[in-house]
Amino acid sequence: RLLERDLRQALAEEQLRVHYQPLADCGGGKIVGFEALVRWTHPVRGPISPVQFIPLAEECGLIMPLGAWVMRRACTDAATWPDDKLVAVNLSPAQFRHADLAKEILAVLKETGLPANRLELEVTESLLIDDPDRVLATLQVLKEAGVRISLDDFGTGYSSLSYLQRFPFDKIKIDRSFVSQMEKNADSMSIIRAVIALGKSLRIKVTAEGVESASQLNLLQQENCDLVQGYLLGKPMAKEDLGKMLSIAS
Ligand code: G
Ligand code: G
Ligand code: MN
Ligand code: NA
Repeated sequence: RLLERDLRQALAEEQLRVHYQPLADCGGGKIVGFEALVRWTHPVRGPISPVQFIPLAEECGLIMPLGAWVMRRACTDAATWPDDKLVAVNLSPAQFRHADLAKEILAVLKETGLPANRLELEVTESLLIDDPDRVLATLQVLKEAGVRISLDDFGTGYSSLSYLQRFPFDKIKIDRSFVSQMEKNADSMSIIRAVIALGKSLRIKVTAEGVESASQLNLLQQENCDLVQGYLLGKPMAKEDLGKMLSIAS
């Protein structure tokens, strides 16, 4: 069992890293930015997935310091990239329970010098259920400052189309489960096509996640998807390994 003490130590002893996965323009392949993904290498147990330690951090009250650490790291790194590259940072619903979230994020932008329009926040549908008025207020403060908001894992939670009307999303990310099935399952393809059409009519950009093959990319290009992400374009990597990606077609 993962221990709270280990995670506290990880934060204090810099066992955490942030890796970056490219986000690319679907049609032209240009890299438009990177998603920040936290990584933990436990000194004894080795690599531990955020799928395990993010929920632990939420339970034991470490999600705020952990989230703040990731945000500061990601914005510091992104400030060194060409100014047409954005960074996307995942936020857990638990972070929105703290009244100061927007203020803290804006303080990190100020401190690191990253322009607000180069930061994108990835939130999931589960966030929108709990206390939508409060979440909306926080997102609006950030949005007014110029930060972009992206709806992650779209289609897997309790999707409601009214969310798209009510919340100020700039992007929808179609969950990778639909992309992985798109060639085998006609319904997955139909859902992808419908989300792309919905995005076009609402002027919300659509990203397809989990693109692993050239044939998937081809289909998404035929459907005029806006953006793609996945192992085909690049796996999450350490910032030291981004060099080539940062100079491609910038
Ligand atoms: O990168 P990987 O597939 O291991 O990520 C697994 C899950 O962990 C994904 O759902 C991703 O959104 C989430 N995750 C990765 N980094 C962060 C982070 O910094 N904060 C939060 N809240 N979730 C993250
Ligand atoms: O929930 P979220 O979309 O934030 O999750 C991002 C996670 O998806 C990361 O942990 C990343 O490692 C994983 N991922 C990214 N691209 C691919 C892909 O092409 N295939 C698979 N199987 N996982 C991917
Ligand atoms: Mn994400
Ligand atoms: Na996702």
